[in-house]
Amino acid sequence: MLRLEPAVFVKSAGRKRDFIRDDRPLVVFAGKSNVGKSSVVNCLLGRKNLARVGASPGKTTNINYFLVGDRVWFVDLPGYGYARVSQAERERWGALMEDFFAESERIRFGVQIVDGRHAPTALDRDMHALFAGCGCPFAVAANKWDKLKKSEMEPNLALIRETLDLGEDVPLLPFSAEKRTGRQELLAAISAWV
Ligand SMILES: Nc1nc2c(ncn2[C@@H]2O[C@H](COP(=O)(O)OP(=O)(O)O)[C@@H](O)[C@H]2O)c(=O)[nH]1
Ligand SMILES: [Mg+2]
Repeated sequence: MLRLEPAVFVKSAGRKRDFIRDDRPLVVFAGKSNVGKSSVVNCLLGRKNLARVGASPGKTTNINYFLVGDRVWFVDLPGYGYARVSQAERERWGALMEDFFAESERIRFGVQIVDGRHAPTALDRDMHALFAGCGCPFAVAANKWDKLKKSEMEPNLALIRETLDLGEDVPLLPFSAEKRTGRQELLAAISAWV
C-alpha cells in the first residue's frame, strides 16, 4: 500500500514551465468546482486541510502538487464548471489542461471526482475524455455519497457509469470525504499502480 507520510504541499503551477517534471509518477485528481476534490485529497492523506477546502471556487486556475511519501505526486487539477468565471479564465483552464495532458506519459493514475447525487455534466464528460484519451488507468469517485438516500444509490451509480460511458474495468467508487466512505478502496486502486 502506498505510503502516505510525509505528505507536503510543494507547488502551485499556473503555466507549463512551472510543471513539476521528475522521475516520480503522478496521481491526478480532477473534478468540477466544489465537488469536494480538496476534501477527497485530504481524506485520502488523512489530513485536515492540506489541500484547502472551500477555497473560493473558480478563482485559481492552478495545478497543485503534493508530494506523498517522498515517492508519488498527488496532483490537484483546477476545478471546472464554476459559473462565475470569465471567458478568459475558461480559456486559460483549457489551455493549461491541454499542456498538462500533452505530457500524459507522466500520469500513472487518474481519479475523476463527480457528484454522486447527480448525472455527470457535459464538462465532466469532457474531463473524462482527457483521461480516457491519455491511456492511463483511472477510477471515478462518486463523492458526497453521505447525502444520498438508500434508494438513490444503485440508480445513481448506473447513471454515472452510463453518462461517462465507463468501461467495465473502470472502478466507480461511492465516496464520502466527510464520512471517509470508499477511502480504503480508492487508496487500494491507486496503490495498485504506483
Ligand atoms: N456532505 C459532504 N460534503 C462534502 C463532501 N466532500 C466535500 N464536501 C463539502 O463540499 C464543499 C466543497 O469542498 P472542497 O473540497 O473545497 O471542493 P473542491 O472545490 O472540489 O476542492 C465544502 O463545503 C466541503 O465541506 C462529502 O463527501 N460530503
Ligand atoms: Mg479545491
